[in-house]
Amino acid sequence: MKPEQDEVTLYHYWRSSSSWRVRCALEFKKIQARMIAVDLLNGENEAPDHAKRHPMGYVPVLDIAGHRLVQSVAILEFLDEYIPSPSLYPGNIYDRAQVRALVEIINADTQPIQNLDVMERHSSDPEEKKKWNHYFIHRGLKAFEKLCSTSAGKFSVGDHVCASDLLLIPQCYNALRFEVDLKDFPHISKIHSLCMTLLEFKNSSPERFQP
Ligand SMILES: N[C@@H](CCC(=O)N[C@@H](CS)C(=O)NCC(=O)O)C(=O)O
Repeated sequence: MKPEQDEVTLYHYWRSSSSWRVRCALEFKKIQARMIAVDLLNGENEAPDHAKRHPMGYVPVLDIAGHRLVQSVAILEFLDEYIPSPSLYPGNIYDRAQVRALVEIINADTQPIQNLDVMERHSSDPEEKKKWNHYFIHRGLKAFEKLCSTSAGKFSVGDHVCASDLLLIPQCYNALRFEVDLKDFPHISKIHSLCMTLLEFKNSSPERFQP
């Protein structure tokens, strides 16, 4: 059963790729949520209110039906079980393993290296930060491209949108910000172009939430 609108609140930041993953899943599951912006650039995420919501002071945080959920991939899996159709994970167990492997290339091995706190510890020089992001995003997408070449149809695993696409597209947005050329990755380029024609990706995109 779908929750009432006032039971769902997403704490997010417009440019946060992890937030976009969840905004997009809410679109696919047709769940309307109250959106509350947490400004990462002015440190709102470190304020006591938000520290109570998330043990690491990160976004996204989803409040749903009286429960508080953190970690975007755990939230995606929850939403997929909560509202099974359309499914974001394929029925076949090998395909599901492939979706999860692609998810982890972004979730574990690429996105965390771009976090603001990581960046600050690496360097305060904007040019150096840009080089760092470019290098690690390129490296992550190269691995995604290689792995998804064994499973891609119209999307990264077969012909239906799945969780790995919800991780990929926000990462592509960051790639473009840091001048990584998606043409280096033919499967990713095709998937990116197709996803960006879909309402669920458009309605949840950063531009829609930019203050
Ligand atoms: N693994 C977490 C990552 C969350 C995360 O890294 N969020 C970033 C924005 S994309 C954040 O809140 N960063 C704050 C900071 O770097 O201080 C998830 O998937 O939810």
